[in-house]
Amino acid sequence: MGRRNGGSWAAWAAAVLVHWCFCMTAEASHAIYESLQSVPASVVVSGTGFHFRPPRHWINDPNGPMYYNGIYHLFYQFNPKGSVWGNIVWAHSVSTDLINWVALEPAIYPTKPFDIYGCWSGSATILPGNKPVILYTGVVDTQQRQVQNIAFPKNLSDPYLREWVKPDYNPVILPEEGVNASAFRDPTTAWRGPSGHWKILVGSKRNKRGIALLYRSRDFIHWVKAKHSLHTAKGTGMWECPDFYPVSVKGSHGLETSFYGEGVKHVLKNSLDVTRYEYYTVGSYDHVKDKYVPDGTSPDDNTGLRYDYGNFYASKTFFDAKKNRRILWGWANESDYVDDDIAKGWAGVQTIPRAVWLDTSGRQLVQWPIEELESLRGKHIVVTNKKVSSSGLWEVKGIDSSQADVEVTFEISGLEKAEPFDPSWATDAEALCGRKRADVKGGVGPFGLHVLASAELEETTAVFFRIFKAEHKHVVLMCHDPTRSSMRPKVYKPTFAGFVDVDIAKTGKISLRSLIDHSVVESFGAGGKTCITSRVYPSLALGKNAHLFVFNNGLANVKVSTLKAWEIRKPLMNGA
Ligand SMILES: *[C@@H]1O[C@H](CO)[C@@H](O)[C@H](O)[C@H]1NC(C)=O
Ligand SMILES: *[C@@H]1O[C@H](CO)[C@@H](O)[C@H](O)[C@H]1NC(C)=O
Ligand SMILES: *[C@H]1O[C@@H](CO)[C@H](O)[C@@H](O)[C@@H]1NC(C)=O
Repeated sequence: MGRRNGGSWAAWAAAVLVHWCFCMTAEASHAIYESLQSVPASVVVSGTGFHFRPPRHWINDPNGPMYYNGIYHLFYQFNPKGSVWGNIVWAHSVSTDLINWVALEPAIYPTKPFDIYGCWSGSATILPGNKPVILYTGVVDTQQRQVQNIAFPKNLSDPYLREWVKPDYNPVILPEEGVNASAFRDPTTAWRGPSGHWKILVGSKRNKRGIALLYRSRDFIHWVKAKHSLHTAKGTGMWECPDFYPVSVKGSHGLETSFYGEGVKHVLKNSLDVTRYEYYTVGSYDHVKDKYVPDGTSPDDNTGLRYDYGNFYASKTFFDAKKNRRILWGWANESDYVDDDIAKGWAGVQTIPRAVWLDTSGRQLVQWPIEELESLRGKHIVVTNKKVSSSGLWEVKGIDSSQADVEVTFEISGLEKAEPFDPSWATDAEALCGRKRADVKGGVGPFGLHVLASAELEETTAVFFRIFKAEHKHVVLMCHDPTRSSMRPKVYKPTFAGFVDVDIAKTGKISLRSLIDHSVVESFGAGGKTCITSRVYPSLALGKNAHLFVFNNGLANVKVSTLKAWEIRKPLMNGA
């Protein structure tokens, strides 16, 4: 895009933007409670132990995660004035281990015509010469029309990069003709092609088609829209927070975002504004033609693969040069009532950072909580070789399981009793889990854990597997069933589920890890092949009254070959 001269930015932008004004009313991505947007927290009720959040107020998307000169940075969408979405700025925290966090002053906040109605999501890129830069979405008017802006650290010698400068030549990208200005946001981390051009994606839509617009730049300041989008998919609606990066075909190490060569696949993830879920594809990227073609091993639509089949949105990865891995952050929103959020003074957490890599099958990704989390493990217990017979239930005693890390491996005694699998279930694990919940008896399974459970199981969040017999193979379903997680009326308690791509007839066993943190349950099935996060709000199973059980509600016996459970200490968490 050429530089502009003369005239105020506002007048110029108005002239450009008027082109697409079909009197759009911006879609509410977040419920809008205007009268509550600036109601500060009066009392702050502590709620979580080791999940990332500030002490008070609303948070959403993780933004611009990066590693720079020995420090990890996480920025995030934040309302400095209240516990509902609104007044959005880029809050900023720093860490040396991704576990203990110190909050700094917000890094980017509305001050200029190019972001006066909001500083929305974006990404960081480390330029040659070790210079970090941020691209973010600025909102320019009440119709929420969007532009992309750039910001630089004010002082590269400040180890925490506290202050960021937004040059006056912003915005660096405007929605040109044919792009819906109210659906134009969330620039990715840039990657560099063989011609030396930098490239980024910006999320958009046309009618119901989700679009990842592609932009190129030589100098990172002047950006030109490519004729072709990197990718689109019909029927998926607005694509938010696109993420595009290389993964190694072999091994679990991560690759720098510009890495290209033999033995590399690419991943494209988008967050779907309409369904509030995400999906990704694994595919091939040609960096000369700038073409991305999904492998076709998973659907390229709403039913596609997800990082997490639960409460997990607006995710973003970054390459961690310190440990040579790619790390994924996602936002798990509050799922109780707005009144509760205002009363407790905060809303939203980021999930535990996860290392992410390509599975040996090449068909999907695998995720695992970063190893640094283990530094918080305290008192623990171990159970080995313990049978869980049909309708069996036993309690895991000896630790406070309201803030815990549990790893368990189940051995299956046989698959003869597996329930038949109806092929029509294959595209909707969640609906299947909704019908076959933890208390619905099965053949092989449901078996798993009751977490955040009250002593008499009036309250429980069930985390479990259920195995079916399909025509030529067995199908493993992993499920979170929080339908009994809270005695409180009318709390949002959706069941969440995904299938697990394992050959259970061959392995005869399956592992489960659950991170339990008062109102957050993050589970990793089969070593991180299928992940599910839930927010739950027990009223009895609080603190020392939270119990942990192993259960089996199937006909076939199963055995716990090992179960390890640790209490998790509270890290430094932004003063929360
Ligand atoms: C542009 O996007 C906005 C926000 O999603 C939507 O309300 C509007 O209908 C879209 N306009 C057109 C012309 O598609
Ligand atoms: C930049 O940061 C360094 C380290 O904190 C500090 O010593 C220096 O005074 C800062 N420079 C300016 C111009 O603020
Ligand atoms: C999180 O909150 C629940 C309950 O209010 C909504 O149903 C979800 O749509 C919402 N998730 C996101 C990503 O906004």
